[in-house]
Amino acid sequence: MRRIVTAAIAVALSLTGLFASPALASGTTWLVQAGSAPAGPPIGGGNRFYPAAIAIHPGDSVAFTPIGAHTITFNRPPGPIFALLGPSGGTTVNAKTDVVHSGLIGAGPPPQPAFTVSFASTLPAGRYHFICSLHVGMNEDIDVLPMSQALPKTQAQYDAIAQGEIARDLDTLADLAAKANKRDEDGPIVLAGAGDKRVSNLRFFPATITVGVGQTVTFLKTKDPTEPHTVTFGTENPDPFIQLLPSGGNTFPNATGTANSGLLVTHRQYRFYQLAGVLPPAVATYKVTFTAAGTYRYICEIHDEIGMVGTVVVK
Ligand SMILES: [Cu+2]
Repeated sequence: MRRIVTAAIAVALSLTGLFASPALASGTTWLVQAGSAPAGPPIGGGNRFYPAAIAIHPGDSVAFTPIGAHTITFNRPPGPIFALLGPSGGTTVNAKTDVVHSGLIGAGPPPQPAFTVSFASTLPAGRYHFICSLHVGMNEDIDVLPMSQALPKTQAQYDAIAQGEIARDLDTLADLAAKANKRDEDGPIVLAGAGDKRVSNLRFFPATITVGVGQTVTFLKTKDPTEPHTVTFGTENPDPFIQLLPSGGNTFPNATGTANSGLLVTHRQYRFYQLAGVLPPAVATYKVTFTAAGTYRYICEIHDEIGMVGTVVVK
């Protein structure tokens, strides 16, 4: 998981040039951006499609350009999210029941190639609902209109809508990070990610916390609804699935050398990822009691390579 999701959000693409004039196949190729990220070092971004809805004709295509790790999925195949990292079902929608699933895209140094979905010229008119399998609520409605009906908007108009939505989301992203840094709680609390339904800061807040020997730090994933995280002290298991299982208990340092929350997700994410019977029930909070003075580095095993790491100083 770690390796795959990794470089993913390591994205600082200028939007300029992203919405170039559409190439013509049999029909028009429409452009949609999957995800958004601020310029500069990767810190997270928007987990939405931009724009979130478009209208096209049968025979047209939609090219989804990924900014960060996402999937482009029509009729999600059943099974846990881990089974969906590869593509399935091809790239053409010939019927409302077809599966089109990109697998994981956008996970690598930018720019990453677009995933283009073709809509058959014989396709019935109607709404075709696409999702990102990684991010709850990341949806794209594609309305296929009959050829007899004029399309309501041009690509330039969609680009303007997209740019507005991206600007708003990136403002929110920065706001939420600022607020997460300014919290003032009674006890030692660390936020594992800070976001809302649309955006996520892939960081711990605060990145460094100081406590006394015997104190307990509470790590909360509850303020970041669209991303999963872990809180992992000590040795990281090399197996990406084992990384998602809790281990080592709730004290550190301890005899096992590890204190790992396992996958932290909301109940909604747990259902969305179809994890029942695969992972223990959904948990979004992890408590660790520190038993000795020292400086303890920890990571989110999913997002550490883009800087989601923290430190607990115990005095
Ligand atoms: Cu996504």
